[in-house]
Amino acid sequence: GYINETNVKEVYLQILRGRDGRDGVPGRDGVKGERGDKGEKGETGPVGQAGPKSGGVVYTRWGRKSCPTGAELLYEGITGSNYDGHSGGGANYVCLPKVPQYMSTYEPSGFSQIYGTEYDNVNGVFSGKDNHNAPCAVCYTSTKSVKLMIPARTSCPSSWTIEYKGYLMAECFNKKTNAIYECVDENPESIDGSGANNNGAQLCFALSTCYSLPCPPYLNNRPITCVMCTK
Ligand SMILES: [Ca+2]
Ligand SMILES: [Ca+2]
Repeated sequence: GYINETNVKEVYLQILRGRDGRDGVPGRDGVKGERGDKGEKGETGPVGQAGPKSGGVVYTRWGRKSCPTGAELLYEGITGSNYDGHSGGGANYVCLPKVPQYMSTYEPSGFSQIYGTEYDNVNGVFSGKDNHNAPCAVCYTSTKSVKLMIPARTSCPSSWTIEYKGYLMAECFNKKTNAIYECVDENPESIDGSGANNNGAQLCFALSTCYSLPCPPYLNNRPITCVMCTK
């Protein structure tokens, strides 16, 4: 009950001070920290699975019935090409399988014709092979991925493999048709019983000349060599 000036001051001060801070709201988030140092590089992962196999090489060994060691024989065949008296037809030699498979029986009035192919004027190099017909072998090597036939060489670039070497041949110069140059094996074989002169298509040596070729090193009228290379 006793009120004096001191008591009144005390009550006022209590009101002015207010309550303690317990009722305040939590503070906001702090400022973001600086970025840490980059970690060390992890270990190399395991080697992935091998991708799909690519490549493998197919080539024709002209003049032979078998493939070189290391190559698989896909088929043995008969060299065929356009008749030397015709100017139409294909320019390439084809390695015809020994046993054909036909489909249509139709005989058109317009056509080209495939003939057998004889070695022509070759006895000086391929002894006794004149007029013999040329076999061929289609060869596959799965361990290689590219092939290259080099004319006028008997060796391959370093790290390449020689599949076979021989002579560059095509149709003879005085015939109506022409043909793509092919590399005929240096030791050609004959199709059995084919020694008669039946003509049709020919394989003649391609000779180097000194007309617009640099001589030497090229020589006039020499059979040009060739080599089949793979890698
Ligand atoms: Ca013949
Ligand atoms: Ca002939």
